[in-house]
Amino acid sequence: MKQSRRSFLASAAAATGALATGGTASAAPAFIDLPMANGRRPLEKFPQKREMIVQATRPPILETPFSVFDGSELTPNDAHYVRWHLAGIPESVDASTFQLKVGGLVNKSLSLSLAQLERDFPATEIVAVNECSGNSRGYFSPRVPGGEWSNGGMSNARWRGVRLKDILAKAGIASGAKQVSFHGLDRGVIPATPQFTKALDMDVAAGDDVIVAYAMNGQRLPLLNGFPLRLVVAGWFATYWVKMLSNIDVIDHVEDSFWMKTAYRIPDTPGNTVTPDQTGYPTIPINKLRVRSFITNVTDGERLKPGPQPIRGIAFDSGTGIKTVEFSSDGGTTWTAATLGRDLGRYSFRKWQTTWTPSGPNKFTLACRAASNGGETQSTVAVWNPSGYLRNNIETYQVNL
Ligand SMILES: Nc1nc2c(c(=O)[nH]1)N[C@H]1C(S)=C(S)[C@@H](COP(=O)(O)O)O[C@H]1N2
Ligand SMILES: [Mo]
Repeated sequence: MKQSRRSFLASAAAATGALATGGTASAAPAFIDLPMANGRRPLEKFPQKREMIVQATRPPILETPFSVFDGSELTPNDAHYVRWHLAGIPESVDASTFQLKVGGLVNKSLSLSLAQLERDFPATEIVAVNECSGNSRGYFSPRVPGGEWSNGGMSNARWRGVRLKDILAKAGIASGAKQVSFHGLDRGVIPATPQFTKALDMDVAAGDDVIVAYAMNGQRLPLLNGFPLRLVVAGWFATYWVKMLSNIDVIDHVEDSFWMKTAYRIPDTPGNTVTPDQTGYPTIPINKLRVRSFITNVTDGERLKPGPQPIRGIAFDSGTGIKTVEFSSDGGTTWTAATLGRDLGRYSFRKWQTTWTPSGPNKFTLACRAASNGGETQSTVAVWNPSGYLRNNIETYQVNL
């Protein structure tokens, strides 16, 4: 494992010229202890990334340290989390020869260079949260298999690119189109491994907020976040945000790849939740983000200094925008409204803040909850499903004075 990671690092670093050295073999290992069983994780640098929480190395799964979210609403590119499914990730992509292919049920197949995408189509920008379906999975109870994320399987960025619908219009959609299917340059290590192929229904694909992005926070995408192109499906879980996007195909059926038919499905039950012993329920592909909020400047178990406490955090939803965030210092018995920060758009992290002066006991349970403009709220009851998706219950933080 170690060896494989190093060779990926070394060659990726050399190919992109991004870093002189990747994770240095000789550096003393740094660790973080996430508040879950088996929560010890190494902290390491990968190409174009600062020190990240390493969940896996081949393929790389890197979590954003939560303290990053107390900074700008826009997660810096070098701190943006990373998740890949297949180990065959190109170690470099030549931007001058790269072509995006558009085919299938279209009137005219296209092969577009990066230069053509930037020159021949109107550019659009959107700030949007990229959240893994399994973000916070490590807190599922009973636990479920899969990447044991803490809450750092999410990031927010300003994405710039071309609307998918403009690209599809140029190709011309032929009759009988049912979905648009996407895959990138990554492959399994053995040829039989199915490609990471995802699909969207035509009406979703034609939305204004589905973008083929070539820039992230004003820069090229880091290789690990999908250089040179990735799909951005604002408001939808990241599983649809196909990285190193190389092929767009209009298809006449519902995509039956492993990643649509078997993985990334949620119970089609009220609240998309089931009990651990429940079987035989229908499932649907995972779709939109659920409203969430977090405190970013206080950690669970922290000892606070006496006096007025500034409390800060973030909230987001699937794109109706955050209506309110409330704060509680008594475990959710009483709530006070927090002040919302600047609005970077309805798909963005929204900062919030309040000041709280502790009085009485010296142990408190802090909590926050958000409501969206769409009427969605957070509950004290956590969802449960066997894949560990959609976690969005009210977060609590035990603190002492
Ligand atoms: N080509 C490709 N795109 C992909 C994936 C992948 O394995 N291959 N994983 C998806 C999933 S499940 C997630 S959570 C996001 C992660 O995006 P990030 O690595 O930029 O944070 O990429 C998505 N796009
Ligand atoms: Mo994911």
